[in-house]
Amino acid sequence: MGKIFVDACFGKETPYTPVWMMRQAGRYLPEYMEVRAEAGNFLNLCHNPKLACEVTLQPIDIVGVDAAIMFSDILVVPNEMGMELDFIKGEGPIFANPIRDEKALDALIGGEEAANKLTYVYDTLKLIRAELADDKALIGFTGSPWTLATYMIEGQGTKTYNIVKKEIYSNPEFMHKLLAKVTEVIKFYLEKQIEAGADVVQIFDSWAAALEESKYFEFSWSYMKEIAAHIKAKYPHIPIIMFPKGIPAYLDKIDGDFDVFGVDWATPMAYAKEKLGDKYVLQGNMEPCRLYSQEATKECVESLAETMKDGRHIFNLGHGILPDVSVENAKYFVKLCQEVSKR
Ligand code: 1CP
Repeated sequence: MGKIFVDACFGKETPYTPVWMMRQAGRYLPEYMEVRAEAGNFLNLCHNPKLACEVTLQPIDIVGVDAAIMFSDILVVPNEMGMELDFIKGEGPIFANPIRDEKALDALIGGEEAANKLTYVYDTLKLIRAELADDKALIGFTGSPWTLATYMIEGQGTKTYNIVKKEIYSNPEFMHKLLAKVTEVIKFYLEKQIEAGADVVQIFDSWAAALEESKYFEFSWSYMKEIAAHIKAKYPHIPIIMFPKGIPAYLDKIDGDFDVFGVDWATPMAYAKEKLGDKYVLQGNMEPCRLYSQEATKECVESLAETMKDGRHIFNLGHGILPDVSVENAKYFVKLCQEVSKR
């Protein structure tokens, strides 16, 4: 399934370099807004496999990417561990009762029991795999334990990370206990996604840049590596993509048993290639705002194709697509990537 994309993830030769766009659904597609309105709200959409399947397939049909990323959100995991979650318009996700002490941590549902509550995700994946063309890959995903734990402790998005960092420096045992609990759930969660039809899995570490180097490797990367090693041991044929956002200065220390490293837009691709290109396939990394201009898009795609002309690359944006990007420009990006890499 999705052979070109999967082969590219393993660094095998492919007829062209595949392309997908990080976070494809969302407000840039009018068709998505229609389905979201039908669902009532964002979480209802995640909970409804039929509609979640529909919005997953929209960008495949409309913009022609080589892989579909299942429609869901990273925060369904803490939600099913027992935390009440709301997505507030204009404000983003909110957990009503953030985890602030051992008692709340111990009350969280853990392990396979929590993973078993995410049946709507597995049902969505099964529906997508049945409808998705054979030559397109299906990407499952999770947030990293650290990124999920920031939301679980802070209760919402944060600019300073002061509440979660207070735990890192003053109560590291508490932090490790929470991270270990989330890690166990994620291992089962990814296994079940693979069993339900995911061809590739990606771990998003969106808040990697919040941590200084030694703390990053202790509180985030070590858990991501543990998850990757667990999945690799059971499913060696499934490529794993790691995407820690915003840590170019730490690339020398990146290691582990995974296949693809997602390069964010602020890290020059030539620099990432020098540091990691021998060990991992690189994914990325156009600055998403370039999609506002076809000229700016072309300049970047040509430059990426030149830098990565030896292959071992997957075209992608260097972070999520923005809601006010024109569909026409998104299509232009995908077509151009596929063209330049066939030259
Ligand atoms: O309809 C809407 O307005 C909701 C917007 C939206 C969408 C489309 C949210 C709320 N989540 C999603 C889907 C989503 N989220 C996907 C599915 C792929 C797709 O877009 O089709 C994925 C992979 C995610 C992952 C995600 N959610 C991340 C990691 C990736 C990244 O962008 O760094 C994070 C940090 C989230 C949390 C989240 N969910 C939604 C919002 C607005 C946020 C970010 C809030 C914040 O900045 O704190």
